[in-house]
Amino acid sequence: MQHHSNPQATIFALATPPGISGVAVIRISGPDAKRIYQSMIRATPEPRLAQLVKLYAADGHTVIDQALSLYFPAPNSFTGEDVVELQTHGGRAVIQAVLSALAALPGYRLAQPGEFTRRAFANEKLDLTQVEALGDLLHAQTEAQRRQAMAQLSGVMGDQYRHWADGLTRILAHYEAYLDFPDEPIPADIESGLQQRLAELQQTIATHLADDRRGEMLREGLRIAIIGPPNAGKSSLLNALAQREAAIVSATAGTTRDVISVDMDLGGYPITLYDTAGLRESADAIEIEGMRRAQLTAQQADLRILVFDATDPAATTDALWQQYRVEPYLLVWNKADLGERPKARGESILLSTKTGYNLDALLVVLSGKAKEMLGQSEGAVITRLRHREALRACLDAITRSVVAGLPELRAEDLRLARRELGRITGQVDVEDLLDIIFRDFCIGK
Ligand SMILES: Nc1nc2c(ncn2[C@@H]2O[C@H](COP(=O)(O)OP(=O)(O)OP(=O)(O)O)[C@@H](O)[C@H]2O)c(=O)[nH]1
Ligand SMILES: [Mg+2]
Repeated sequence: MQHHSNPQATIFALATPPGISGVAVIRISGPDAKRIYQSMIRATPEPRLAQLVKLYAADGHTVIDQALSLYFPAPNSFTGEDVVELQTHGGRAVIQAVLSALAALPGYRLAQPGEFTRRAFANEKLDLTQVEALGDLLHAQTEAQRRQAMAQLSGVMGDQYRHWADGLTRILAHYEAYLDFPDEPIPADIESGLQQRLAELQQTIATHLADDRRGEMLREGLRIAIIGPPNAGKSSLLNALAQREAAIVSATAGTTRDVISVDMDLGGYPITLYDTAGLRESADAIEIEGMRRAQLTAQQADLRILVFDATDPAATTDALWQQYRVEPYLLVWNKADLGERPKARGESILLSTKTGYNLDALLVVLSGKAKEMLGQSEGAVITRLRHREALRACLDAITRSVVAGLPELRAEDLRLARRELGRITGQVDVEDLLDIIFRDFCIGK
């Protein structure tokens, strides 16, 4: 596979973050990677063994640093090319000197963002779902995100879709065989067998798609909007959950205007909490804009926490209640320290952000919800819209094929269905996608 960069160049980059650290890793990949053992290192490379070496500057006698070198001969390396990894001391001057010395070597140039991974993909070390998983793993903030990324990196997803594509290929082969002999119709028993297999695959893919977006939500974080009337204690609740004063709290109704968000790790699940403006009748233009944002946030959220003041008998005015009781939601009565709770409307939690009473109970319920909404089943999980769209297109093509009259049309739709699966794993038609996918990578990956 040809890319905009010259695949013949030997590329190098710092793989660890720049700055002061105990160790810095510098990665080199390409046909001339091994050559640094003659110039910079002056030792015989030992495949897959750590060697303690001196790194020499271009003048041939100045020692830049003492380092560990690792040599991975092609094709058994991350990129599939010859790879050398240097573990140098992690100081700015050391790193700079080593990078300068590498840049001076013939055929060497600094890697572009994501270029190591791109070469790994080009050399079929990783399929596209694994490339994406690698990006997800590096960005994983919580335990559940890490697990999901690791599962995808192991290749389960690619295996699943290749398996389905193989099934389509076998069915297609039957139709194609008969296409060559137009005078012979497909025997009815064979035809019904093929249709049966297609119906099964259709069902399997439909079930796979009906996942309530768990994988995508886990990757992006569960969005939880805190909404309710002014002064109910929404900002106080956000602060209590975040354990810091992220939002302004005051006795003045209508304090919060902008949407304030806080990222949290809830038992391994990533969530983003949004504090919003209290909802009420108002003539104030700024407050109205705040409420518009609050409503938008509430609509877009994956889960809503409705907060009401437990001492306010008119707390759940019907209009407010009807409008915001959008599933899924949790009902919270705040200010338990002040007195009675109004008649509960469905399941609810009575708490006090002031004393902390029952905050732990809310956290338990919230983590339960997060687990219920994001928790994974075994096997392949859809983690981004790109996968979902291709799967939908695949399913549509199979459905068209099932109702198509002519065998030629059936075959064509099956080819299209298979192609969509191939797009997910990167087997076909992905040149246009690569730039988008690798754009999120940084140099050294
Ligand atoms: N007694 C008591 N007071 C509380 C409790 N929670 C919040 N308050 C008080 O209620 C008032 C309003 O709190 P906020 O958190 O600003 O309420 P809000 O819902 O964000 O209000 P707006 O931003 O105006 O919509 C403040 O004076 C808080 O100190 C509580 O559990 N008990
Ligand atoms: Mg507020």
